[in-house]
Amino acid sequence: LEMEQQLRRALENEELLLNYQPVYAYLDGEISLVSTEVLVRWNSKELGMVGPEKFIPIAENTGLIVEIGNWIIQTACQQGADWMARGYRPFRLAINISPRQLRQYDFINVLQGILSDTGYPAEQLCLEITEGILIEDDQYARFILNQIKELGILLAIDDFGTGYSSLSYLKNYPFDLLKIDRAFVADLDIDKSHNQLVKACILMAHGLNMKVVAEGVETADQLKFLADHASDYYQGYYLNRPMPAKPFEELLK
Ligand code: G
Ligand code: G
Ligand code: MN
Ligand code: NA
Repeated sequence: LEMEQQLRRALENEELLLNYQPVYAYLDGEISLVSTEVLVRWNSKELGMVGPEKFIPIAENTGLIVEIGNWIIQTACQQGADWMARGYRPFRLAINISPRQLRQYDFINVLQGILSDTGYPAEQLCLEITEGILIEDDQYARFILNQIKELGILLAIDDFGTGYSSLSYLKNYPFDLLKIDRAFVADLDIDKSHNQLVKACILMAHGLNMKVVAEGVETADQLKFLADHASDYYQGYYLNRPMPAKPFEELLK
């Protein structure tokens, strides 16, 4: 309860900040930046650094996620527009969206408002959705996801493989990208069955016209295995950790 009260004031106290983690393509031994995942951090005056795995669930349960989530989208798009204006080569922003945010009655208007307000191009924005929303309300999920697509925004299914969704029903939704959960990447070569799972996942995602992002790439061997099996994009500590805007900008130079 105390954390909830602190969280209510986090926005006005400017205690929330965004980190950025690069996502790369890897071709012929060369990496190139294609996107960056936006990850929120809470630097609380009273509680110190609080991780999103602690406060996002509270934000979701209290509904605060709507206000916080909108702030995250606005701030990230503003930052992205700023980087573009300063001439950095364009790359996508990938923003995590909670199920509760998708159920805002005016979510589409909010997105449109932010895009026109910041001038950030819809085609350079990707929303990462976890499987939860798909289980909860099929009809609504399909409706809202299609509306997001109509704005020109890309959609990724996040943490794929951890929930209940199967590749066969993904074809009913307009996802552009599939993010293989880092648990599978971490276990490559440790649990051999995961090698097969990851391979099958990549093949089927491609069969459904989705690009694949491998998350949680921590070693050269993992990167090699994934590249040998035609993963499209890579993200993880082996490449870069999430970082604040300033160091991320250094990397862009
Ligand atoms: O960045 P980190 O590994 O600490 O994130 C932990 C969890 O919090 C992940 O599941 C991640 O998707 C989630 N998360 C991080 N940033 C955001 C955000 O901006 N919005 C939402 N809804 N979830 C986030
Ligand atoms: O659930 P989601 O995929 O959005 O979570 C992203 C989270 O994964 C971020 O909090 C980020 O800090 C974390 N992360 C990113 N790369 C790695 C990695 O290589 N290893 C581990 N263990 N976590 C990672
Ligand atoms: Mn994510
Ligand atoms: Na994920």
